Amino acid sequence: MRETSSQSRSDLSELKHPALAWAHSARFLTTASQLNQLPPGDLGEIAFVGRSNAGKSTAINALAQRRQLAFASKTPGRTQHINLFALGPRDAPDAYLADLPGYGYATVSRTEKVRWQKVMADYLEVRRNLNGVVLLVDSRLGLTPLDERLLEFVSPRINTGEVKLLVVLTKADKLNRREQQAALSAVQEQLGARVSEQADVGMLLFSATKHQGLADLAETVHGWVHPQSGPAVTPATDATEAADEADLGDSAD
Ligand SMILES: Nc1nc2c(ncn2[C@@H]2O[C@H](COP(=O)(O)OP(=O)(O)O)[C@@H](O)[C@H]2O)c(=O)[nH]1
Ligand SMILES: [Mg+2]
Repeated sequence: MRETSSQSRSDLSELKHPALAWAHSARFLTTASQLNQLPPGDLGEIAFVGRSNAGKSTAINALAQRRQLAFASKTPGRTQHINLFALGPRDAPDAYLADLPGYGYATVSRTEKVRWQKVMADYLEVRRNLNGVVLLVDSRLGLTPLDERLLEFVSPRINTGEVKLLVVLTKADKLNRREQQAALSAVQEQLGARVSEQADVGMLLFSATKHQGLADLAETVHGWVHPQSGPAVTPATDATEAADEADLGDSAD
């Protein structure tokens, strides 16, 4: 298991970062309430999962350097849909990003919980073109039993190395350095107990407000879907400028 090192915000503005430029190409494609509504094919797919309020929408918006790419739901915890985004050149997308339903919202009924579980289990077990899972975890909470449950759905595929896992410890700006290290160690220990040697598992500290871990997140997911390519081709848009413009703190879901 790796801890992906963090780059500072100044690195983002100094470099024209190819993986961030690629992430900036993300655009909404479709919404699905059932697996059979998702596009078929073998374009690599990256799934974003996490508890409600973990910072998933904020992280997706930060990654894409867009204010409102991931929708803010008016009824938190009730969005049981999978939102799919396309990445890469407009006329030839080279990957999908899937925003999966958040979980753990307190007032959700038992029926809805059961439905959520079925959607998630089906997706994580069956979606053939899934390359990797980004699990967003509030750095102050760490992995909760619900996150562990979620991981159980996809563990068999993670343990063979077929699906990669990155645990993103969000809201790191709310912790001091010592607390950040403690959060990393705790998650590392929890994950270490459940992953095999073949598994490709990483974790990183992330802050949307400080752009901490942003370039590393982009690099990691870019690498998952472009395993043998060199550096990404920089699209026409300037990702670093967009990153500075984006207001990353105002999403809610
Ligand atoms: N300080 C801080 N707040 C964050 C960060 N990421 C998300 N938040 C806040 O946490 C709350 C939940 O974020 P949201 O992205 O809607 O979570 P989601 O339910 O997982 O999609 C919002 O009030 C965000 O502004 C972060 O990196 N730092
Ligand atoms: Mg959200």
